[in-house]
Amino acid sequence: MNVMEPRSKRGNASDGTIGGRLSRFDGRLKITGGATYALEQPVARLAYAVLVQSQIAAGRVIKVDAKRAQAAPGTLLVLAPDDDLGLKMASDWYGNRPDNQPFYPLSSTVSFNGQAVAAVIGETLEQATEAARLVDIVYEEASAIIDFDDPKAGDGKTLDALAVTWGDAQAALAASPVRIEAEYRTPREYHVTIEPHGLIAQWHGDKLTIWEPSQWTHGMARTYAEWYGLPYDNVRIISPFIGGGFGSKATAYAYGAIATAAARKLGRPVKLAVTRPQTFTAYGGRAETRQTIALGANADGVLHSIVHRGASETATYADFPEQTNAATPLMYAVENFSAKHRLVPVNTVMPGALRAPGKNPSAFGLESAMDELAYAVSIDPVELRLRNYAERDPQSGKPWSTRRLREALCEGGDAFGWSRRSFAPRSMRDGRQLIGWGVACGTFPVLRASSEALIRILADGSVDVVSGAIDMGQGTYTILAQTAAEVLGVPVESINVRLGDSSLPGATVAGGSMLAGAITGAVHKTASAARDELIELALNDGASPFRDTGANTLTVADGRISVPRDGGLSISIADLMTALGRDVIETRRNTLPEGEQGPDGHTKAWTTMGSIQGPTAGEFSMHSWCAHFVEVKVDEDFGTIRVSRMVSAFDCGRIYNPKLAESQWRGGIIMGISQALLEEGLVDQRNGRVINNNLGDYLVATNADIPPIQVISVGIPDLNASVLGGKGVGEVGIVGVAPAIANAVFHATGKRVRHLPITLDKLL
Ligand code: MCN
Ligand code: MOS
Repeated sequence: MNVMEPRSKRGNASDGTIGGRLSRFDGRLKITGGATYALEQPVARLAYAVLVQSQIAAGRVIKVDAKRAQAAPGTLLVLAPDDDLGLKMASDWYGNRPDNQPFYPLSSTVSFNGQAVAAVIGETLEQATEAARLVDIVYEEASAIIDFDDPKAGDGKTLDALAVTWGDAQAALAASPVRIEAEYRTPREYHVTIEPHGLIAQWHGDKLTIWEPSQWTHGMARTYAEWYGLPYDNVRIISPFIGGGFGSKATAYAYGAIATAAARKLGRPVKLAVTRPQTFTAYGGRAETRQTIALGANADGVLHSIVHRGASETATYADFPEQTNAATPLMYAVENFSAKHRLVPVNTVMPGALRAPGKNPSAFGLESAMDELAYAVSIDPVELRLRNYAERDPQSGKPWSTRRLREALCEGGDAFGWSRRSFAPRSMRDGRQLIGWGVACGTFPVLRASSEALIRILADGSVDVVSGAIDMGQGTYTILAQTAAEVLGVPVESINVRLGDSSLPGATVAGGSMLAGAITGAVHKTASAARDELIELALNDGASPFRDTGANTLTVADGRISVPRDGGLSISIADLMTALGRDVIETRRNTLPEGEQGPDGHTKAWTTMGSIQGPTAGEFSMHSWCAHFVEVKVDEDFGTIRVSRMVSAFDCGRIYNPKLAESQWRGGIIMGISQALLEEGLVDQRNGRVINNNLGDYLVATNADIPPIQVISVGIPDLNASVLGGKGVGEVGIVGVAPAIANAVFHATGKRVRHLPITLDKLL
């Protein structure tokens, strides 16, 4: 597969190295219909699976009457709860696996409304859909906890591992001359990727091929292999193009087990397309959170204490913490600190990771609270943040590898015109529009992982770059071509990148904003080895034209290999390959540490999260940083809120492709605007059903909601963070946007909204 655009569409070749502003190679294919998505894969003899989801929030399925469904035209198979599909539980993300436990993807125990309880497989989608409607299910209902404000939900449980403490926060708070305390809340939120979920599953004997959009082909292949007790290599996940994931496509879900099991039972390929409404419960979105933050400070705004207590909802059957204190211990210098997070089980699907999990709601609380403190002590909110600037990581005590948050605040503020802000709420207006200016900061950790790559230099001088890593729109194809082009000294036009297939070399998850750093590192290492091999052959092979030049070193640039002196021999790589009589020079390398080069090391690194290094694993504390500046206009009569202007400054280290990184930042910011003003999963209090489970009712920002957004990079290369000096880009953009908007709304109106989304009713 060649995902490259014609030369004419890509600007000049000098852009083709790291740091160049190339457009995404897959962009044209995606918008012209040239990209084949998983569910569009043409596969002969497809049968169609349709999920039946529970209509109660808690209880048991006591009877499934499939007679009517079975008699309907085209029905091939009905799967009911507790049918033994022969599956075993798979490992968790870290590779821990329960011993020999059966796995029932359809369970008679109902833990949430919308849980898959049956499935119908038919000759056509229409027939399966109709037959699914005819499955009669009898439930025994139990009392359910619909949301985490229900008194029955209780306080849940404290997660000790997430507690952070130093100094004596309660005493220091009590002794502080200025104290503020408030509760902040965020609702359930959903990924709503434009490409919904699903898969096509096909068996050949005990080999399983799956076309499924995936943020992590290797990790998901492992799960499927473990469910079926197959060797890892028997499962192949193919996912070259993905229409957005935002955290929701990194795991195999129950519907994947259902489709693959049905395909095995029927002996023919099965397609299962999760419908848009079903996506709201086929996997979890961002959990609802609440948090109380108390800040103790001097009259001059210097912090003495932070006391933070937060909670997030989780499922009754599994835990996923949306950690409200994920950002709190990192942002400001403070001598006394205490944070705890609780999990409250309710009858929901297990929540999941959604762009910047934890950091996002955490920053909403802390950065709103800092604005409240700024007003309590009458100090400009930017100035307050600078007064409390953390010169090293207050939690680990380690020095920052790089932290250009001061520069982000200063340069972002300058670009925005912050110095022209008048401090008092309701002091700026444009006719009937109240104007508010707000600021907030964000952060996301640098996670490091190993990956692997394969490079082929071909006879015509073109180069294949091959990895099982994925591109869901972030730009992986493009930055890998740039990395290989730079190292190999070939024009980016002659590079073909192939991704998105678990049978290709191993890669970490496109999650935690770590893929770009990991996989550019692997491609850089592999390309360097390929280049060395090419030069070695050119110098030493008997058939090489360079043998007679007496050169002991050669350079490679613009697709040519040359003796580095004026008038020295210079030939194209293609001509050298012909002279050498070689069809291909192939190199495969990984970035695993020495001690982990064996098969176990590979399995752990590519198929689990067990080898991932956190931000303080080494001597430094490593994170991306940002500062957002927002202008809102609030209509004084109607209370409507528009974001009219934004400037955001980022420290993400070195940027591999500024055009793509800027697009990532803007994408995150747009999701943040959406979160601040629109997004809110609404649950029917009678039965736990997600009411607004479609794109008509679950509101997300559209073009008309989005103002001009200026983004600025203030980063410098951070070589502790990654081989090329970049830090993560994909998630940090959303962090801090919602509080910046809430702070701007306070400045405009004098009204502090502490519960997202900031809808006009909350301004009354
Ligand atoms: N980049 C760069 N310079 C850097 C780091 C990154 O230019 N120093 C650019 C590159 O174009 C790279 C991209 O930013 O491809 C993202 O890199 P990185 O921050 O490493 O993130 P990942 O590749 O691991 O991608 C995952 C990340 C996450 S976790 C979510 S959630 C998210 C995101 O990316 N989901 C996305 N961005 C998304 N973008 C799109 N279009 N769709 C999604 O679902
Ligand atoms: Mo991103 S939520 O880590 O896939």
